[in-house]
Amino acid sequence: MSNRIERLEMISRLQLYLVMGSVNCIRDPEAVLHEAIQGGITIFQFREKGPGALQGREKYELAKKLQKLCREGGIPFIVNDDVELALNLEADGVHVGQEDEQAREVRRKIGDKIMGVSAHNLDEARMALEQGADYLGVGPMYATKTKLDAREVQGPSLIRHLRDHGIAAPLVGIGGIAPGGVGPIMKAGADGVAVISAISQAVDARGVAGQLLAEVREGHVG
Ligand code: TZP
Ligand code: IFP
Ligand code: MG
Repeated sequence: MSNRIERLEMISRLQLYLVMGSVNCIRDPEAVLHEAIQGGITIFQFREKGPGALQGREKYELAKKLQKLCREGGIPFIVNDDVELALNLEADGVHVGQEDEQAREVRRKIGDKIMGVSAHNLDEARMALEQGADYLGVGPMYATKTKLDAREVQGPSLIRHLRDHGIAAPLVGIGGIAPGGVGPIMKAGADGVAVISAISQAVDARGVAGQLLAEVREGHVG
C-alpha cells in the first residue's frame, strides 16, 4: 500500500462498497449482488452475520457463489471477520472490526491481501493503520437498524476529524447511508461509502447502486 499506484487503485475501488449476507436480503442474495454489480458497485464484502446467519457448509457455498459473481464482474471479494474462510476461498481480502481478531494477527495470516478495519475514532484509526490496514470503515455515519450493536452515530464530521488529524489512508463511511445521504460524507473527505440495507433491501438494487455511485462521484473532493 505504500506504492502510489496500489493506493490509487484501492481508493478507486472503494467508491461504492456493498456489504451483505443472506440475512440482509429480502430476495435471493445472488440476484441482489448481480444487480448491484450491474448498477456499479466497486467492491463487495460477504458479511454473514446475525440471527439466522448461515454456518459451515452453507455459508461456504453461498460465499463461493457470490465470489464467482464478483470475479465475473471484475470487483474485489472481501470476507468479513472469517479469516479462515477468506484463505480457503482465496478471497481478495478481509474486513475486521474492533471486536474481532487483532488486525496485526490478521495481517500476518493474509499476507498482502486487502485488509479493512472498522474505526470509530482517531485512536482506533491510528492503531488500525499501524497494524497494517489498507483502508478504514468509519461510522456509523447515520442511524442504522442493520447492526444491532452499532456505536453511537458519529456523522460525516468524524471523517473530517480524521482527515484534519493527518489520517490520509483510504476511508469509507458506513451506517444508514441511502440515496440523498452521500454528499456530506464525500465532502468531509471520504473516498467512498459502504451500504448494507440501501441495496440489499431495494426492489431495484441496480437503480439504487447507480444513484449512490453518481452521488459519490458528484460529491468527491480532492
Ligand atoms: N458497521 C457500522 S454501521 C453498519 C456496520 C456493519 C451497518 C450498516 O448497514 P446499513 O443498512 O447500511 O445502515
Ligand atoms: N465498515 C465496513 C466497510 N465494513 C464493516 N463490516 C464495518 C465497517 C463494520 F465497509 F468495509 F468499510
Ligand atoms: Mg466484525
